[in-house]
Amino acid sequence: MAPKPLVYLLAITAAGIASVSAVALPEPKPFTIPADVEILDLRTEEDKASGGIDKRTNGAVYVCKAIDFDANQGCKLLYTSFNAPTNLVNTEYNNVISSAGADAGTVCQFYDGFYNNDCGGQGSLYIDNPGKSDFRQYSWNNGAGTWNDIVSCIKCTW
Ligand SMILES: [Ca+2]
Repeated sequence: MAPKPLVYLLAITAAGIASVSAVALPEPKPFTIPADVEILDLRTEEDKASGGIDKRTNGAVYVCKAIDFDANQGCKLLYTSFNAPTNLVNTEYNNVISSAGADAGTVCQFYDGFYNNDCGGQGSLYIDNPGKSDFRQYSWNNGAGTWNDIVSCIKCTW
């Protein structure tokens, strides 16, 4: 786990890194979380017991069922616990996410499976801020498909 100062440094330089490493991919479109966004609290029971979400600023990731963060098609703000496998299988967001972005300072890995109480499957998709506005653009399993509509588990750190 990187110490916090490194995380902040990475957040500050994220735009520069993205322009180098994602040459063939579109620039992410920024998203705005609507003021009336619905929250889906998927934190661990332990974290839920320790405090309300109104006191948190980290660990939130905005997920949408459609590309381009189209709130008309359904988007929610997911709250996760630090580095915890956040299982989507029994939620309305299983196998539907097409765009997503995390809080500034939060980085997440999106996975296509949930097995043995952990995220798993064929690799993972990196999501930070401003995130990725079209999962169809990102190759899954060496080109066997894309990351569109297959995410079932999320892990975030900050
Ligand atoms: Ca979708």
